[in-house]
Amino acid sequence: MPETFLSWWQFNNARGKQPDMSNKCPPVLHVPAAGEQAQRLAALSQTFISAFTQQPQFFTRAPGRVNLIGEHVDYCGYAVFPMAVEQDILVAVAINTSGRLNICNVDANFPPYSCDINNYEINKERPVWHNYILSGVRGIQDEGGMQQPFIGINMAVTGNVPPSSGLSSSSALVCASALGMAHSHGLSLSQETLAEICARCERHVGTQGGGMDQAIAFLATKDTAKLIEFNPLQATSVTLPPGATFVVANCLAPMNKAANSYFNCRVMECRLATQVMAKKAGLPWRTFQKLGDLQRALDKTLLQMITLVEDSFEVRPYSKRQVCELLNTTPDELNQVSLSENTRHIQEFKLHDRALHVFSEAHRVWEFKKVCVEGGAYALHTLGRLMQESHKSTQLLYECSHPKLDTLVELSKGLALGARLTGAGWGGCMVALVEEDKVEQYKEHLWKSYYSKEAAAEGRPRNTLLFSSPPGPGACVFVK
Ligand code: ADP
Ligand code: NG1
Ligand code: MG
Repeated sequence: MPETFLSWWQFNNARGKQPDMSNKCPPVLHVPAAGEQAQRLAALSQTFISAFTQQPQFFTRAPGRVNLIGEHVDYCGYAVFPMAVEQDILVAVAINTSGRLNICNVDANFPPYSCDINNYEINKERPVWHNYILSGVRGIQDEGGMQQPFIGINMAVTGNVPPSSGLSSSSALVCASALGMAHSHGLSLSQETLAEICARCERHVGTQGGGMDQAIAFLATKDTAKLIEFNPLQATSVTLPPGATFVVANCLAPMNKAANSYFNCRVMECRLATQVMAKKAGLPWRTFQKLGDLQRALDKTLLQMITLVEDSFEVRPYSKRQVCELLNTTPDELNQVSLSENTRHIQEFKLHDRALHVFSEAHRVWEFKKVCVEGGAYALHTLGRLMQESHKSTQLLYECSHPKLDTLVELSKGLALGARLTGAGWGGCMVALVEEDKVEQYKEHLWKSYYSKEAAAEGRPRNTLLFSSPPGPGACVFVK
């Protein structure tokens, strides 16, 4: 029987994967003596000392990531395939005796903030940067097994993950802050526990994300990408075929996910598709949230789920009233059971297209991993094709691309083996698979054909907009 027809469970187990679960805590390393990281930490220390008139006691670091394939499937319970990039968020930390959480940033665009560490609100309505820090701190307060009252903390931040660009600057900030809170209170939490706490607590900013970004931030290891599975969280190192370089290109249209309901709308469309299909199958629909859980309950393969989507839905959008009719419920109950606060106003849901994207993308992730493991003469070309298909699916079925991203993907054809948007989309970055000996030529081509025409690129160093990063390590603590 071909692998693709095995059930979800058989399929996973048949791969004989050996997840590298360590239950290790994030490493505590010495502050590097020289290099760019050392300079950034020195500048961060200066900002900290000026703001708080004390020395930082330690630093935390959490990386951004590039997702190679598996977009908008983590919150449906499906595996993803990211690697950590070199760019990161660094946080300088020291406890204080004032009982306050004081926050500042090296970058003056992010204003300082202060609150009572034992009594603060996270206002989802306002997409402010300090919400990510408050969320990380709140995660440890709620789930780290600590007792009130909490000791006051001073934190200073610096980051070079391009914000709002799909490389997960938000989760790097949440994870570095949570690690700072945990370490300052002497808590030894494993990388897995921290990843799970941070996946939950980042939702305080208002986005209903999966757990990919926080998982790779803590579980990344140098030189390998990771296949990340959820429930239970497992990260498996996967060596990429030789000769492959992943190039990241920023389309220069930022997209702040907490500032609107685009992201949550997709999460809710997937939830509604799950619930409608569960109802049709005679299952208690109110208890189903994720397409992956429905697949498990129905014991079907991903390809069978694709057929089920075709049988269950028309391609057209469904009005809220029609969804209520299918579920035999009222708009009030739908608001309570299925929708987040910032999606209750939405009147139309594309159930067919969103579910079709998720099942086909989840399938591509396993195909991608299989090609990496098995190799072969056409491995790189197959990976490129899967990335190309993934982009089409996010563009046409999930409608989360951006014309500028599509332009970059189009310009990549010929020199790259495949290219796709990475992260949530609606702007931000794309990732392209390029043969090693073509990387410089490819970058030059994008520089001339895209960036030279973009006003927003003027004066910005090329390597901040267009770069290849070897897979980097996960979060750590630095001490002097
Ligand atoms: P991303 O795709 O980068 O994760 P998000 O929209 O999820 O994008 O999060 C971006 C937000 O994260 C920014 O609007 C800002 O509030 C916060 N952020 C990112 N980098 C920094 C930084 N260096 N300093 C302060 N806040 C940051
Ligand atoms: P970005 O674009 O980095 O904020 C978001 C989600 C991920 C995942 C991707 C799409 C959060 C914190 N991150 O990433 O969980 O769903 O989009 O694959 O919500
Ligand atoms: Mg984010």
